[in-house]
Amino acid sequence: MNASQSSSIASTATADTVFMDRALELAARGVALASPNPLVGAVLVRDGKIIGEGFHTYEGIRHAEIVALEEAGQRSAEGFESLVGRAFGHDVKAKNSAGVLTTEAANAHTSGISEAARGATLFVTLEPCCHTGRTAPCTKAVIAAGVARVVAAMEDPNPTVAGRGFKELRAAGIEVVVGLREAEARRLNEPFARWIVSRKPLVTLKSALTLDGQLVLPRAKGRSRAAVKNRWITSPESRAEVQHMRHASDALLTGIGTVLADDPLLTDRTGLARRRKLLRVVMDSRLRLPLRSKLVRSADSDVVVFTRKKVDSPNARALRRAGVEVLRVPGLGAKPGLAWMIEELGRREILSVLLEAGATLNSAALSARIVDKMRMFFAPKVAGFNAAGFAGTGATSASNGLRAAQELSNVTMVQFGPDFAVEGYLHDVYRTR
Ligand code: AOF
Ligand code: ZN
Repeated sequence: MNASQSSSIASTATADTVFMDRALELAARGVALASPNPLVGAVLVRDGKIIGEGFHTYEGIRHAEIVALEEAGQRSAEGFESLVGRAFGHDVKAKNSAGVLTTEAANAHTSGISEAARGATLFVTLEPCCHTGRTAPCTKAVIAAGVARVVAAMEDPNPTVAGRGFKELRAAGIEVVVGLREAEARRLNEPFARWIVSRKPLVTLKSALTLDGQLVLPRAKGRSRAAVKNRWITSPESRAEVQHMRHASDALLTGIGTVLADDPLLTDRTGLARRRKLLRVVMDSRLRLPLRSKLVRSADSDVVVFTRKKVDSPNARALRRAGVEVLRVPGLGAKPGLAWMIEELGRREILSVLLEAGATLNSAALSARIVDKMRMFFAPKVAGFNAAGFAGTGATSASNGLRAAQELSNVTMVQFGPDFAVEGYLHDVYRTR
């Protein structure tokens, strides 16, 4: 290989990365809009230029590739119309005197749509599907459009696709490259990957702590700015990030202890659009959720309480009248049926759960092994006392199944203002068995 060959390969690789990054950016626009489908972005490129782009939203139904192909068709049709307009010296849409599109123009239109992507490269963050769901297979459309090359970031974890899409494209003579920006694409679709294989949501435990592992600070007295600022453990930057985590989640989960102590609202306050309301879930064995809590007062078909109490108890009836759904966790024993609850959320097409709780539920969730991922925000503050630690005290070890410390993998750390967010995995989300 000579120097110019190797540099042209290198520049193709760089260009590919730039287009895939754009596709990833587009895919992320589907956050809170695509679930229970995956986040997918697509970019069509011909002669080094983007001729069409798209991303998937559930309401939009069309898959990202189709949106990009259609955009390419439209752009070229517009190009055709302006050409016609220039040739005739006015801005005609090639209509006859009755205002009907002439046959020639209509034909040029259609061929413009189908020809626009001929020989193009499709950059897509997920393997194009090859099945008929709410839409026809993307593979068929990509082949019919004459796309010459497909660069995909990752295989579709959906067992009905899982590599078959790539096979179909290759069988049609399309060059297929898989794995560019794979880590980024996989990260984007962790909830989908977990749910489409197991029908269970991805559970992320989030916590905001002092350096000495406390969830609360000594109460600052007064209304001075310092006292108000001191109410929060973590910085505004961390709290904004938590809002984004909520925005990207289908459900929030907390325990009754947190509701009684903090009276939280547990909403997505990013102001960004979402297709479904963020489901607010409370684990409340004895059904102590107060009717006057902010959670109940703001309930609007988006609050569910899981309890051990009978659903026809007076408390349950009062909560239901207030618009709260009350579900009884089946089974015996004092332990909350966390595993059952997670399965129930999965049945409701909840792909991701953000666990924001106190010591009791943190411990219970860890010992029930429902936590897939952790994100701990550490603020550079020291409480200096041991009143409200991250996890429960007392009956640890054998009685709750926590015989050994659980080790996180793929640990990373990001700074938000003065705080450090440590993130890691307890389960391999992409494990298929
Ligand atoms: C793609 N591009 O943009 C998306 C894909 O019910 P449907 O027809 O919407 O199909 C949903 C499945 O299709 C979903 O589980 C996943 O496997 C794939 N999603 N595929 O080629 C897209 N959103
Ligand atoms: Zn598709």
